[in-house]
Amino acid sequence: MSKTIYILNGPNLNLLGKRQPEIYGHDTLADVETTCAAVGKDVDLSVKLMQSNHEGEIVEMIHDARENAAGIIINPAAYTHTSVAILDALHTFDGPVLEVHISNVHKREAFRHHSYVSQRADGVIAGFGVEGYALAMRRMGTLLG
Ligand code: CA2
Repeated sequence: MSKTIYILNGPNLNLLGKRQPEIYGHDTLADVETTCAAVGKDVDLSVKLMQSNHEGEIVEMIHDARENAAGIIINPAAYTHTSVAILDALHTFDGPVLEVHISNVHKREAFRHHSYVSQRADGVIAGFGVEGYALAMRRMGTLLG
């Protein structure tokens, strides 16, 4: 049976593909899940994509991953820059953690340049649009293969 990767998404990413396409593109989270599942087939990994607008719910998803996922791909959205709770939860997870940002956060406002999550992430992808999620899946294949 293939290992499962949790793809966790933070606040407002439910609007992906529906608002601000000039920054975040036209693909929806459902499209991201389809693409990542296809890459997963190549590298023998299953995916479960989740999104929440609530910090505590994302913490709970990470706790769930402790039992049920081999790796986590996370775009914490705005919580990237604020959440010690999400960082602490990720520190309880033993497998690989990859951080993805659709936009190039380093080209944007200064408050987006710092990430709490990066202190735990095994790799960070930013500015590759939603392709970043698929690239992270490939990397998961290498790390878990
Ligand atoms: O570039 C990224 O992926 C971000 O994590 C996106 C966050 C932002 O706060 C981070 O600094 C960088 C914002 C997510 C908002 O998502 C939307 C998607 C479509 C339309 C409106 C918001």
